[in-house]
Amino acid sequence: MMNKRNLLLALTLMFSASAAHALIKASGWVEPEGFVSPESVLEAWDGPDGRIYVSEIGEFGKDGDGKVRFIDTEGQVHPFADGMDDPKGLAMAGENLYVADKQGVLKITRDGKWTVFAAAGDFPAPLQFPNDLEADAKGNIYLSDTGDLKGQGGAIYRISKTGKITRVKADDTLISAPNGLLMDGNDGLLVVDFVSGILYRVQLSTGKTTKIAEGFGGGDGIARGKDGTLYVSDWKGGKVFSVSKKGTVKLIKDGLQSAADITVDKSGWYVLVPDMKAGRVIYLPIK
Ligand SMILES: [Ca+2]
Ligand SMILES: [Ca+2]
Repeated sequence: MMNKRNLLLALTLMFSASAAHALIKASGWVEPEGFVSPESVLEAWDGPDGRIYVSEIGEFGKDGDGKVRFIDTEGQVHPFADGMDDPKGLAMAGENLYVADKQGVLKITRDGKWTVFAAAGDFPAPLQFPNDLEADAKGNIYLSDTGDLKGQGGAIYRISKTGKITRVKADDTLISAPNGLLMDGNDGLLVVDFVSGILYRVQLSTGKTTKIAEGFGGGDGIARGKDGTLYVSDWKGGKVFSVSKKGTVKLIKDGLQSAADITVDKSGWYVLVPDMKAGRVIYLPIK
């Protein structure tokens, strides 16, 4: 049976945007809103539930009001885990969901209970702005610290399955404010810089840093479609871009208030975009 999310896509592809909008309304689909500073979205855990998890910062700098909720396939929003500070990037590693927060990297089990996995005080340098998370095939977790958001103090860390924290080698003269992270093969990490808006590839074994594409403003999230196309969001400009395998950059969405950390859903049909300042999650059809 077609759920409302896929009905939304089918209608958008069949009709003009405005006609589709009227039909979407008639079908009962409501694009989820009412989030308080949503930062990251992820379709965590395999399985038929189709849940989209959303981290919400709440008030910036206020502790205890951050949370993770999920959207079901009907567009309804449900509580999941709360009591965090300013939760941002989400990643799955093994059986658990991880979230970057002020206290460090938190591990959330499927029942919504969380514990501190890598404490902020255990990092080689004090964490300033723990931002995105990514996991590799071995279960290591990568955390970007965007520093002072102006180009000072940024770093990328690797946290092993056993919790050992090391700094990832990269060319710091190029990457000054790392934000979005995405694995690229076993030895590559894509990084988008929040200050320069440049997308880099870091070779993990050597630290060799190569420019892939540029023009992403306040670069935030990176995601990959099923055909290998990359998607990059620009938080400051409220935009989402695609990057072809040949490196051609195309604007695919603008007019958002602040496009934060994106994902491609498991159907491969949508880029899901948390519009942080608008408090909404946008379903952007890409198929
Ligand atoms: Ca908060
Ligand atoms: Ca981010």
